[in-house]
Order: sequence, then structure tokens, then C-alpha cells
Amino acid sequence: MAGTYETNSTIQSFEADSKNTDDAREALKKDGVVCLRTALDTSWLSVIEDGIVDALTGASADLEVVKREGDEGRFSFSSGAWRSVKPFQRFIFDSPLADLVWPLLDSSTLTLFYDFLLIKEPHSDSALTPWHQDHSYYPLDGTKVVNSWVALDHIPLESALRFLAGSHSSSMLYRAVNFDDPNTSYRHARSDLPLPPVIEDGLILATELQPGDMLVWWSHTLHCAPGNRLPRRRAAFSVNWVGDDVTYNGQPALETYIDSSLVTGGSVISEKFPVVRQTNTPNN
Ligand SMILES: O=C(O)CCC(=O)C(=O)O
Repeated sequence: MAGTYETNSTIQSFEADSKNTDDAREALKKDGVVCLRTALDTSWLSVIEDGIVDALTGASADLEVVKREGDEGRFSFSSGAWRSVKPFQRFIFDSPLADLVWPLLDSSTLTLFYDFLLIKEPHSDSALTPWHQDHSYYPLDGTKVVNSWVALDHIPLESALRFLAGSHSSSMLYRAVNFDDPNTSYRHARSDLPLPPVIEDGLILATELQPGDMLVWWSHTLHCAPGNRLPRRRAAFSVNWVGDDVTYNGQPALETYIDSSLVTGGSVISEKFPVVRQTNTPNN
């Protein structure tokens, strides 16, 4: 089944409403991924679109635009742009996003790790994403790391993300793979870790998304996505968050995930990775 993108079950989905928080948290705990429907309204999506214009015209320092041989469309992605792309910053700090995500983490704090923009233009057929865990790329220990991934376009099943249900639960960590060519080594891959398994059985979860729907998954959940074979854009803006059991481990990683002011074994909170939500602790 690996590489064919077959799916055999649906991601549990809930309207993004506080009365569904407990059910959504349980689904995330069990499956490793959950979908919040209509999480962000069109006014917030247009803020992100303003950010996309800025990011693609020079405001994002970490932007890659790739056109694979034989593809009509390009595959663009930008990381950690929130400081220089003001609409992204507004979305992250002022939208309902943080209040939707925080209760799912069971954490006394919610810390911003980085933002990620991903645009697969029409017919970027080979812009696929191999099976991987986000955590393999991070210099972090701990489990409360989530990706909150907001669909900006209608994403039908054929171009939707796939998740291996429950693959986060053992916290098993696989080696980072190279997205451009899974047969070559990733720059910061840890050779002490096993390669991701070939997914031959198990529940492969996916769901069709409308603009504003949001997937939330743990950084240990195995997932992948096909290229965009459709004649329309497939874009998403995601924000990655860290909770209170996470520490910095200083492993080599991309600049976006590193902060040289952090101490190995210590907290991830810093000026680069600010806390955005925190439970009130009584004064001593
Ligand atoms: O949408 C995609 O193609 C991949 C997204 C993904 O794997 C990620 O953001 O970790």
C-alpha cells in the first residue's frame, strides 16, 4: 500500500466549538490526528492570503520555490516567517487559533515554535511528501508538540494528507527523510534512528477539507501526502506549537528550529519561541 496513498478510514472531525473540545482531545490522543471544521473564518483566511503575498515577494527569509521536472506547477514553502510577515504574526497572535489548539495539548503552557506555509500550485504532480514524523526534524525531546494545519483551499481526498492512526502513541522516533528524494539522506538525519517503516497495514486516515478546516496532529504521528494532480491550488498555513513536557536537546537541525540561547535539557521558551498561553499560577 505504501506510495499508493490508499486510505481506509476517516479522520475524526468536530465543529470547532468549545463544547467539542473534550471529544477532539480524546480523538487526538487516540488517533494522533483530529480535524476541527470551520476553525478559521474567511476574514482570517484573507489575513493569511495577505501574508502569502508578502512572503512570496521577499518578506520571508526562508522561502523555497521548487519546480520539479515534468511538473507544470511549482511547490513553494516558507518556514518561520512570522516576525517579518506581519499578517502571519497577526493571524498567530490575534486569531482564535491558539485558543483552539491549547486545550488539545493538556499543557500549562502553549509556546509558538514556528509557522509553515505550503503551496502546491495546479499540477505540481510530483510535489509529494513521503511518510515521516515532524519530530524527526526537531531538536526537541518530549511529546507535546503539535502541528495545527489550516487548509486554505478545498482539498479533496485525492490530494489530502494521510495519517497512520495511533502511530504517535509509542513515541517511537524514525529517521528524518529527504523530502526531495526519499532515497537520499536528509542533511541532519540521525543515523542512530531507524528509517520510517513501509506502511503496509493499519488504519490510514484522511479526510476532505474545506478552506478554514484545521487538522491538528502530534509531531510523532506518521503522515504523508500525494502531489497535486488537480488543476487548482492546494495550499495550507500551519503553526507548530510546543507544550510543557518539551525540552531542547541541541541536535543539529534547520535554523528555523534552533535557538542558540537555549540550553540542552532546558525549556524551549525564548524570545524566538515565545509563550502565547499560560495558566495563571498563584503568586508565592
Ligand atoms: O501537505 C503536505 O504535502 C505535507 C504537509 C506535512 O507533511 C507537514 O506539514 O508536516
